Amino acid sequence: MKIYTFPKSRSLRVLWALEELGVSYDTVRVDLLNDNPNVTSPHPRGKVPFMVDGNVSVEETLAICLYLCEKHPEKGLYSTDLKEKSNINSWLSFALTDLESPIWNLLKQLIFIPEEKRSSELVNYFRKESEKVISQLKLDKDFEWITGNNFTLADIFMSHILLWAKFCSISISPTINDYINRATNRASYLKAQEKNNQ
Ligand SMILES: N[C@@H](CCC(=O)N[C@@H](CS)C(=O)NCC(=O)O)C(=O)O
Repeated sequence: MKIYTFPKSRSLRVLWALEELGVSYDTVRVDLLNDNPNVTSPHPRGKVPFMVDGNVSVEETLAICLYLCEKHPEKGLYSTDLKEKSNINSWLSFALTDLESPIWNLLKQLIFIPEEKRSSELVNYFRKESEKVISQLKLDKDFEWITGNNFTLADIFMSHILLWAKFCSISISPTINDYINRATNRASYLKAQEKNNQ
């Protein structure tokens, strides 16, 4: 299995899922920010992550992760129980819409646009929207992970997006900070990060 990657990008989420599942894989680092790239992604719009598994090719981070989880249901990263699965799906949907949208827009402003060209209005707007959604986020104190005491795919997406928020210096509660630290201290995260940054 081959995963097209780029350091500090969403491909980390796919590698993290693979590490959690204990599946072996190869990575191909794409020249994403290069005008004359030597290595490109087969993704229809040249993006990462992209997965090739035999005769199956998948684009979109969530679709790749779901493919991997459903290929290895015994690992329990994505429940097969309808009720549990709907809870995981709710968190995945929240993560990729309400939560990721303002944070990703803020991150793009802060990372890709030089300070002198940045719109302070846009930065302030996305920062406020990010702070609002994070302040509304209630984690259950009795749960180790987002849906209970089992680490699931929802934790990969939630904690990685919250980590982006931290990079943007958005204020987060000690509970959320502890949650991010718990997730990113996992051996699977550390291994995935190392491979994603190669
Ligand atoms: N919706 C896609 C977004 C993928 C995406 O935008 N990836 C970024 C890296 S995190 C990328 O490849 N950017 C390069 C580009 O847009 O040309 C997904 O979730 O996989």
